[in-house]
Amino acid sequence: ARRVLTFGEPLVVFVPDRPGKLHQVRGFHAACAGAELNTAVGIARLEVPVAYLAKVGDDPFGEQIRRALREEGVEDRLVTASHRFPTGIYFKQWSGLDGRTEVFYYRNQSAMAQEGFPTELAEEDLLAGDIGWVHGTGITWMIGDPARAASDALVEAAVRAGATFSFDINVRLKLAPADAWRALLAHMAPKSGWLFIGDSEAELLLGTSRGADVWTALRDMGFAGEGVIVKRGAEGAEWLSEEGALQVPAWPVSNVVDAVGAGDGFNAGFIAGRMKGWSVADALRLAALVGACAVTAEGDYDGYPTWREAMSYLEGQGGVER
Ligand code: KDG
Repeated sequence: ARRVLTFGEPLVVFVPDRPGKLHQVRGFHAACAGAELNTAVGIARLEVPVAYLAKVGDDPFGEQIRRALREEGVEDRLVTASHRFPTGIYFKQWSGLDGRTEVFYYRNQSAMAQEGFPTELAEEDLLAGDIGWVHGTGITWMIGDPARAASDALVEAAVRAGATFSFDINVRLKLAPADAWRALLAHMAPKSGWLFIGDSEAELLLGTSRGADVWTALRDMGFAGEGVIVKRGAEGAEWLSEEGALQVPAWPVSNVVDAVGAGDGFNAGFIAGRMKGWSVADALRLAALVGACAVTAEGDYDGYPTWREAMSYLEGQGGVER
């Protein structure tokens, strides 16, 4: 079967057991995270075969990540371990009047930031026609030069092999300043088949989040793929293409717990829908559903639905063709 491949840095996240400044928090629990790992988990839960390419440390957190991947049914054959550098970690903090989520990274010295990741096995799978879709995010280009070089090589191999390549810019200003993200968007636009961008990211990098203007700006950067998806959080999403724009409403959520991981889940729903042969519009409805489920739970991917759960929601909504 044709599989999906996602690649990026896995992290163990320490989630406080109560809101407040981290220096006052005493208890945490550890969970697995990383944008592209989240997306792989979301795709696996929707019962589409998916492999994940990454580097971890030869340490207990690397082991935790492998176990989580296996438990979720994500193929971990392409995850290698460094014997010199550790698995990256980060902490979440909920503070301020609105309980805003802030993250603190401890990843500069991580295995993947320092050493990148080997692409040979993934390139073999691509050449064998085994992988139909490759997904990455801007984070992997911003954690260090070795990871950037490996990411560029992998994308080139994916495009050469005729796989669909989707890219989410996934801006993290704690990793690099806006200028660097703008340059990365210009670097990736011509290579991307599908491009995901958040409305506030579009504002920051392109000076606009208006659909038609985003489309023009990305075309000017050389985008020639199938479409651009602008993610607007609680306002839904918009699909931009040569033919114009299509709006997709957000799924209503009554109980927002933690929005981190919603965008990764959205991408998972979209990719899984397309891999199942669904229309772009139907895949976007699945994407919006996974994104909405994500915000109802605390972990990055805890809220992502299984295929059965997703289908029961979608059928309740008037149905999707199967
Ligand atoms: O999208 C969720 C990610 O932000 C989180 O899991 C950590 O990958 C991460 C990052 O680099 O911010």
